[in-house]
Amino acid sequence: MMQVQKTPYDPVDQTGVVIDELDIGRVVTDVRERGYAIVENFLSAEQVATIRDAFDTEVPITEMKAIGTDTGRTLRAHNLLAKTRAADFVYLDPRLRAIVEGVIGKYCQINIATLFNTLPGETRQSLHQDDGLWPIPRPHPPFLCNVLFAFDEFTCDNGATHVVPFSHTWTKPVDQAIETERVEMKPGSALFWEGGLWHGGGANTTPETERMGFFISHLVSYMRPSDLQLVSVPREVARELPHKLQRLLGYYRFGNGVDGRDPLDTLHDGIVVHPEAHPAAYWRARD
Ligand SMILES: O=C(O)CCC(=O)C(=O)O
Ligand SMILES: [Fe+2]
Repeated sequence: MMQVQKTPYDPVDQTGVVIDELDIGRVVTDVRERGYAIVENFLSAEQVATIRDAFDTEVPITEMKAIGTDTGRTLRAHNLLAKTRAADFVYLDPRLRAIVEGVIGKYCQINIATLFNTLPGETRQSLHQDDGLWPIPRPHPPFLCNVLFAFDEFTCDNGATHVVPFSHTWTKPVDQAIETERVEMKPGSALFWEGGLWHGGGANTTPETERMGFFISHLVSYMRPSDLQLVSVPREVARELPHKLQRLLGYYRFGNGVDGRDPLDTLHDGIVVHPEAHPAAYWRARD
């Protein structure tokens, strides 16, 4: 699929791009055309175990119900970037970065980073669009790109995600009874989807099998994220992070920046530590 890049904010053409044997172009095409793509074995068993262990020991669970259910049988921990460094390599993974950039463009930020555990007894979540939070008329260009990593095996019995293929371009709400595909995944596999895709977690009808997943959502840089990373991650934590992760938290220049300065410079007490910066506008396109 050839795309003509018109502005720095347009999706990056990843046709033919292969990273660590993953055909990024194919994944991006699936997400853009079908609304989602599954990448098997994105994380190794060891990586899943490491992150999971950190989550078990470092990350306090926030009591937040899953949207669209009222059972309280899904545990969630939001604001992961403030709570653990164990998953930093995932946000920065070149394959993940390339896929997200192919879907919503190079200039984006982390919208949400959540750990969730769907417990036995959780009911089916309503079908919804994650980009429905922003009241933008449809159809609209993709502005949200999400990924969900399976930490447990996702099966139809423990609530594997329901998706409605191709629905990301539809302009009318779907019938909740519409036929869906189920996304069954082994631990370490990843489901990428475009924010407009109708989807929802399934019911966990097992007696004791949990379904834990790690969710990362990305939003274009010119819109306000749902979980405001700039406020959520303390500055003393943000200051120590890799440059790219700082950008992904929202420390990039947009419009007037901070009194005309790159926000990242203010994080570093006014010292310009990186010659390149996140672009705010076409005439200042920088990384
Ligand atoms: O539980 C899942 O598989 C998906 C959850 C989801 O879509 C959401 O909470 O927005
Ligand atoms: Fe969702």
